[in-house]
Amino acid sequence: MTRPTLIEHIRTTERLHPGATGELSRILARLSLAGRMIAQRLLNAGFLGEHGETGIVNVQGERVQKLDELADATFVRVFESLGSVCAVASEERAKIHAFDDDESKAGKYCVLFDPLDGSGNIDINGSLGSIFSVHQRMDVERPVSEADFLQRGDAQVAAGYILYGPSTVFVYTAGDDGPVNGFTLDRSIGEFFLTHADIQMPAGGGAYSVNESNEGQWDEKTKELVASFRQGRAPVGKRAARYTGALVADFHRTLLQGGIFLYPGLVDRPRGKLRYLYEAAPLAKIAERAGGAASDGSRRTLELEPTELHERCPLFVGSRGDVEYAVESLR
Ligand code: P6P
Repeated sequence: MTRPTLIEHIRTTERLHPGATGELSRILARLSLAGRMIAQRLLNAGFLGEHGETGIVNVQGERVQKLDELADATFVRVFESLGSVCAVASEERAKIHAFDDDESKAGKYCVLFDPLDGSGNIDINGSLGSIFSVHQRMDVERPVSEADFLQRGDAQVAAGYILYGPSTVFVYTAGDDGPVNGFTLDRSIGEFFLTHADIQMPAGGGAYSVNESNEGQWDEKTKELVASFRQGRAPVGKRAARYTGALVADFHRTLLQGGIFLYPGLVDRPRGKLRYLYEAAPLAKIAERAGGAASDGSRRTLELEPTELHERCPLFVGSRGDVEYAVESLR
């Protein structure tokens, strides 16, 4: 039996929504195109001298890798000519990037992305990811502005990621109540095929995933929470510790096997490291749609109200019971 391709699946889902115009479907198709293009660049980067740094420091204060720039340019390029997307926001760009053709100016969608997450793994051939979030702009009658991007996670019309690992996997959810589906890339023909239908995050079990070298920067309750995982005193008991340094890879493992990923606030950085709009919010949407949960340690991640494009938030995401245990422990 031939599995449905991503495009066939998107079209089938679209037909379930009578009012659908097909615009969101085409945005998802373009996101998968960007994923295929980036996956190919990653495959050959070593031969093409595309590893290493550009010498630029981005708005996050991070050293930009050549592939960060290439991935960012790829995502911008696939939306330039679409028409339904009025502007994009990227981890690599201080400000939003609005498209200036007349059709795009009237476009009703805004797309946010972390074009290449975990780029510290590039030179060591580790897993990497791209994370995306799609919102409808607030008011199509006035020019798009940053305010159109500053929306709660639960307003996302689509969210997902592309994991560049031994295989390339495209995972997304759309609408308020859409399922989470995963598609694996057949490189030989450049098609994504459905391989993970209606993903449900297992309850309990799985690993706990945190950078324990930050322990000296946590508050006492966070230290005790992580110690309870490490020492097997948490409700689910003894479990493996797994941490790749790439959010998408650590999240994907948590999504499929259960457990919890946490990036808590730090004493000198109470909002932690991860960005709300294009890292925590899209993954929180995926987690909840798969039966899991996501919190900043006290509030539901999808209900946070962003005030800045690159604002950060602590993230506790995974099996619902684990996240609830973490929130209760931090109270
Ligand atoms: P640390 C990568 O830079 C990233 O943004 C995420 O992909 C990852 O989860 C996190 O930072 C790793 O941060 O401080 O543990 O190296």
